[in-house]
This record gives sequence, C-alpha cells and structure tokens, in this order.
Amino acid sequence: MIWPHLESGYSVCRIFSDSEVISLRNRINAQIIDVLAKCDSEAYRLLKKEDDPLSVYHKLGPKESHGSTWIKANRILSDADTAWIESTAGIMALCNSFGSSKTSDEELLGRGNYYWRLTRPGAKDDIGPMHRDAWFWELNDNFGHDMSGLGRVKVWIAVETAPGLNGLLVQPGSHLREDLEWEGTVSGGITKPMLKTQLDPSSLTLLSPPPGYGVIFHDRLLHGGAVNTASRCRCSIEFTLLVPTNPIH
Ligand SMILES: O=C(O)CCC(=O)C(=O)O
Ligand SMILES: [Fe+2]
Repeated sequence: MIWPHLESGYSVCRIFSDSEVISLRNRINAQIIDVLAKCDSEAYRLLKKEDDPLSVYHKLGPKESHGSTWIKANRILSDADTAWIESTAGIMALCNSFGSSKTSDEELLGRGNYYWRLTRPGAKDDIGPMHRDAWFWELNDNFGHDMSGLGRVKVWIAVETAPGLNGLLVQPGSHLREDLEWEGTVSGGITKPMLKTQLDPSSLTLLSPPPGYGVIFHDRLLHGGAVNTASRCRCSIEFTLLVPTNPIH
C-alpha cells in the first residue's frame, strides 16, 4: 500500500522508467504539434521542425493565446495514449496498491482522463491558485460519478521539471484542516474554487521531483502550481484515482 505519509497527506515515488518518460514526452510532443496545427499556425510553423517541441516551447515567448490554445480538451491524452499509459508497470502498480482503483472520467469520454500541463517561465497566469481537488468535485456534482464507497487520490507526475525552480506547491498536513474558507467562482464557463483563507507562505513546500516521479496526494490536500522560475517550461501530467475506500481518515 503506497500511502505511508498519513500526516503530510502526500507521498513522492517513482512511477515511470527513463524510457517511459521519453515515450510520454514523445506523445505529448506529438499532441502539442497536432493542437498547434489547428489553433496557432505561427507557433506550428516554428515548432514542427523541432525534435523536442516541449523543450523549446518557451522560445515562443509570452502569447496571449496560450490559455485558449491549452484548454483541457487539448491537453487530455488520446485513446491510444491512455491505453499506453495504463499499460505501464508504474500506473498498474499504483492502481493495484489501492486495491481495485481506476482513473476518473470527469470529461465523460468513456476512458480514464490523464491530462498534462505546460507552465511557462515566469507566467503567473499559467499557475492555478492553492486549492483542494475535493472542492472541484463538490462544485461539479462529482462530475456524474457515483462516489458511494469510493475515495479519491490525486496523482501528479513530473515530465519536465527543474529542481527547486518549479513544481507543485503543497501545504503538508492541510488535508486534515477544518478551518479553511472557500467559495466557488465562475470563470470562462467553468466553476472553480477560490480559497479565502490566507496561507502563511512559509507553510508551503515546493515539490519538484525529477521526470518520472509522481506526487500522490489526498484530494483534500491544499496544493497549487508554483510560478516557474526556470528558463524552460515545466510539464507534468495528472489524474485522479477512484479508490475503493478513502485511504486516509
Ligand atoms: O500542476 C499544477 O500547476 C497544478 C496541479 C494540480 O492542481 C493538480 O494536479 O491537481
Ligand atoms: Fe489540483
């Protein structure tokens, strides 16, 4: 059972081998090119010749269209890539470690939803504020899932990170807090949670594990993106596991 840090609410462990990280990168690179071909012809022309678009994406500079290009629908793994990721030893072991768990399907696509994100150097808008994923589920009627007898565990896996310069910010132990105030706000047609309680910056820990390593966390853990202070984009992939019973609590 991969859930040792009950007090912190998260655990970091290796999920993908080096060759799997390369395969995942290649799949994300292909998706970047496909989406740019449809949504941003200028960026497409610049990046399609590159061997590794992910590592040069930052050279496009500040682009207002970044947010509208990289909506969730354009960042979700395809059917074929989903079948591949679910066949890797690391994802299978992770699912088995919680008993019979499976990846959630918030978008109702008939498959587990794995989506990646790019956060550009210095771009404050590429970063989500601190939140609990549980709040998204609460605001969205559990995305149509029947949650009886199920708990949720979130998984965030590094694809491209720079140690200490980007990654996932967490507040250790915050899954147990009962004093947090928040509200739902609508932005761009999506209802999102907004934390109202002020957090002490010194209570936050930046996790920037190397590519292939994942942060597995309680869906009540407070977390968010950290502004990327590296020179290249950060890339990570995330998904929610529905586990038979809540492993903490
Ligand atoms: O990667 C980020 O910036 C935020 C990730 C997040 O909120 C999540 O994985 O649930
Ligand atoms: Fe989140």
